[in-house]
Amino acid sequence: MQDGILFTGKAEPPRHALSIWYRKPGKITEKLTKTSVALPIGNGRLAAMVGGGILSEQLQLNEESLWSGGPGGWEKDSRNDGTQGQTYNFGYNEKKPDLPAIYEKLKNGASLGNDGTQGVDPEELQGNYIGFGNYKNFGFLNLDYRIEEGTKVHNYRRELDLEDGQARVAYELGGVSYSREYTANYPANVIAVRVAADQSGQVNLAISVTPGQPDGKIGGTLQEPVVRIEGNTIILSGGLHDNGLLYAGAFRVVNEGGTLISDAEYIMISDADAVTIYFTAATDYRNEYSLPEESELFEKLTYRTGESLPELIFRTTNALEQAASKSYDDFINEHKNDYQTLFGRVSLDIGGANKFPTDEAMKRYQKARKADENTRILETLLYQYGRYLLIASSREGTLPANLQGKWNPDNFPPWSADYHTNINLQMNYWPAGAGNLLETMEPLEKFVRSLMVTGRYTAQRYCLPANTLEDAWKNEGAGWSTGNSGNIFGLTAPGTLWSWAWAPTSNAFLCQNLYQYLQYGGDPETFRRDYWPIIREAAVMWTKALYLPQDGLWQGKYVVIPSFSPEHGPLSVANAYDQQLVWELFAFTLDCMKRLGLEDADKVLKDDIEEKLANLYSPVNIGKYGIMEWSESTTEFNQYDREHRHMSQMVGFYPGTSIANGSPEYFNAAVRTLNWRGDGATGWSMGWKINLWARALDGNRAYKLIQNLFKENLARNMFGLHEMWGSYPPDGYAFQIDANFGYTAGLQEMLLQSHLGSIDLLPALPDAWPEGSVKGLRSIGGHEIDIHWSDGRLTSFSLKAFSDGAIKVRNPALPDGEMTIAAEWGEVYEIAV
Ligand code: FUC
Repeated sequence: MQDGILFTGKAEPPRHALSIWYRKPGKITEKLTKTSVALPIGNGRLAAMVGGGILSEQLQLNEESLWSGGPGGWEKDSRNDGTQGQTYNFGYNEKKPDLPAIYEKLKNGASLGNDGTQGVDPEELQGNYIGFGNYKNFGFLNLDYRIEEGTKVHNYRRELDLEDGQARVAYELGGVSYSREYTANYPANVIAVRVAADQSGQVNLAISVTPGQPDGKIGGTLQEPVVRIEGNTIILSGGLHDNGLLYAGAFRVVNEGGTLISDAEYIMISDADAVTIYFTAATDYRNEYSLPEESELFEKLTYRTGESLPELIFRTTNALEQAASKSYDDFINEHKNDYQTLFGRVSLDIGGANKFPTDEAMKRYQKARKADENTRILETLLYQYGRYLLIASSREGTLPANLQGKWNPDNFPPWSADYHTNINLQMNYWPAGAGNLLETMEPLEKFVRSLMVTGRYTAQRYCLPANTLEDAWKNEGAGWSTGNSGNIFGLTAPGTLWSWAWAPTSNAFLCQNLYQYLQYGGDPETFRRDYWPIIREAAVMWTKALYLPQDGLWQGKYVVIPSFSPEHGPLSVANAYDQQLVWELFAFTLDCMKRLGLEDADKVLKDDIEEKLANLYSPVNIGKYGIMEWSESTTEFNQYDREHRHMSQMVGFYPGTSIANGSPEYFNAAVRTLNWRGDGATGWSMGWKINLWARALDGNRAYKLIQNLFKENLARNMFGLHEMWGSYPPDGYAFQIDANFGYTAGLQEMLLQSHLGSIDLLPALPDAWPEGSVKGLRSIGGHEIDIHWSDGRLTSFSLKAFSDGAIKVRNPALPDGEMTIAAEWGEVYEIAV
């Protein structure tokens, strides 16, 4: 018995092996934790979690821009009522750093054991969180199936089919087979739920909607959200209590056969053959890209479309009208064509069979002593899940995937479900290039572009020596930067505590993602128009912000000050993370100039960058423990937290190349660092370490990290987890999606690498995957690659060239370990070994 239902029988596994599935419904919970079994669907903008209950079920719904905070808002967490009265000012405090004075304090290095600010006033490096906001729960669609308690249900199965990008439920009850299908359609911007039976007149349910917000405000007046039912339509509308952000959701119920009756609370379907419920939602949020005229700072940035609530409601009902006017089959085909075009590009086969429901399969995995059919199918599933989740949370015209993608039931989610930029947002997009999903990067590019408006002011205020750029924030091209956590309202100031918030090289790190769009074969014209100006302006910022000390430990070398290794160690100068990111930024900016033919046109900047690169304090220094995290040996030897989750000194090993440049000395030091730091840490950190061990060409060690991830940091629905040190009930773990994306990128990195100028096939294949193939991965250069292997050895590969000229391919099974293909653009080269 579960939830008043007696479950009998044993449903067959789903038709498509690439499915996460269960023989039981899953609960919709207020928090996403280790025990979560609800299944996520999404179209980038809308998201839903599917539980699939029998007597009743809820779909928990999200709309990506339902955020408190921003202009007019004050909320950050549930406890800060005290700040009411003060509203959002983009996070800026009174104090700001005086960089030359800070250098004076830091120039002789940190004293042993000192992990503080070395006498620098921390207030100078911090902002405020008034009106930072939170990503909110939109609400629930409730389906009551009008079934009696104690009913027997036979052969129940609930699945998320990654091949079709749909969730489903199937079961038998009283001799009738029921099926439900849940689809998030991107072109239509609509989610559909269809309930059907294999016999006519057997579908009975009551449909209702519950708002996700307990209270609200419209036009300054307190007003709770309203649910209105008219005929076959339900409208949920309101304004957020905090910032008045307007929202509307519309649900349209279409029954086939039977009757539809509605009252104030429910739409009742009786004796239908099938029923489909279409849902869409919108808010009056708009991300702003440029300053309004005569703007004094940013006070005129509203982040609103200017629509009224009736206009918003009209927008949603109009989208539904269009979706519901098609046949259901057409609606599904539209979804599948769109989704499968992206998802279907890459296939992975390392063997395995999907025999066990995923919760049971995960338990078996955790106990498994060696690789088997079950471990392999779960590893494959988790790989493709990452690609699925990226497609489902990041599409053209949407916001980028946040810390939870777009899935969030909690009105005060961990870290607001925001955009952290000292690693997390970047990691979300690591799989996009090699995973052949460059289209999913557009939201990141647009989001980062929108940060430049306030980011210019942030750069001037926090990163540039005094008066370098008077009113730089007004001038496009002057240089932008950002702190470590951002909302959807242009906040780029550092957060409230320097010891996690200070991260000025976040801009360089974000640009590394953007550069990948070009590297992996994205459209050069799109890159030139949209991506390049962002990268260029971050490079401009660092040409101006690097400090050239006249004395002290770093005399005569360009350094980042104050420098901070993310969330670890003391405030300092020229840490590995900062120096490496600046090095990477300068190196790829020069490469972009070359490829875009801008070396002459942009000569002044090019020369400036070259001079600074030549005199940059070394981004890579080797010490007793491998790559040094801090540039002073006193700090290094005092190793703060040996197993700290941030592997910051390795950012140039993966995803960067300042360490991973082919030098054996650097390589060996990197391996030493990895060993020293251990195989533990939280979900996203394990994701990073899989990539790092892949770059260290150690497939078995990367595999060990995969095992650790499975054992410790995955929920039962395979969502990645962040350990919350006991503070997130009920089990102290919270969903954080970067672990999923880090894993997917890591698996790609194990099978294909191309950062050293050649295409390296199977550089880190673990013993656990002796037989297999992967098809459709992209390499740097944009080539599409299929790889087959057997007995742990490459047997054949094919390459579809994306350029003319020589392409070097490496693998020990090739004669002399390598070959060169004289490629012609568009040709496919098939090589048997
Ligand atoms: C960074 C990390 C934390 C967490 C947070 C969202 O601050 O150090 O582990 O992932 O982002």
